[in-house]
Amino acid sequence: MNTPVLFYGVPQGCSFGSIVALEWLGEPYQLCRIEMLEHPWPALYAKVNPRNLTPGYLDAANQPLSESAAILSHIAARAPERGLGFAPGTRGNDQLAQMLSFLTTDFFAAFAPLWAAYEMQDADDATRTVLTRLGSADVAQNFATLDALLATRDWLVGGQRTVADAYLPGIARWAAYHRLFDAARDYPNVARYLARIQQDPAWQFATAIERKAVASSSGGFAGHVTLEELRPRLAAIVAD
Ligand SMILES: N[C@@H](CCC(=O)N[C@@H](CS)C(=O)NCC(=O)O)C(=O)O
Repeated sequence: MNTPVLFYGVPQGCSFGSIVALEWLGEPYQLCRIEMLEHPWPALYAKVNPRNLTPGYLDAANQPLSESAAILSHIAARAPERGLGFAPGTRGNDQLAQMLSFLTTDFFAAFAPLWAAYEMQDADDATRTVLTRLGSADVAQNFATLDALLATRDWLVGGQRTVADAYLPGIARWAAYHRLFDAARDYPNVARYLARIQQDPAWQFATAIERKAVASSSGGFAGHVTLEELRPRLAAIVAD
């Protein structure tokens, strides 16, 4: 068996949540850093995810996995006793699947027009204005949904901290990046929830990792590994 590896992307990747989840899990894992702005990405990464997106994951049996929802579900299932997920067939498990789907599709995608406007520096003002308006309205609607939900609960699903709570902050921070609104004023329940998670050692660890600052793990972090160092493991992957 191998040490599982999470491939996380910087800057500000959605893989942030998978780092937090791995810290909460407390089992050994390694990290491999992908500089997302450095194109083209190393060809070796295609063995993990041929679509060249992060996060990617290599499990203990050396099988690759992509898509945040799948990786987070896998992490929760690695140690059910940690309570980051729910037993298959239970209401909690259905609700967690529903929440992860919402967060990784609707919520994630709401930011797409904003990122498009950001990347299309040579586009005309009208185009960028339309994209910005579309994205801002969609993000606001999703924040309103989450704010209503968090008015009556501390965690997103089932009264306990799950991998959905690990994922949300890594996406929600994009609203501040795009300076969309004053979250404390407009979405106080989301703001309170995020402020609480930001005190969590796992959130602080993931933030430090992204910034290349001194990072203190309260989980099973077993160090960074490079794609080159992983070459033998990547070469041994059998497509299924
Ligand atoms: N549906 C995928 C989306 C993955 C995704 O789009 N990742 C972004 C970072 S958040 C990425 O790798 N972008 C590549 C790039 O910017 O070149 C998931 O949930 O994991």
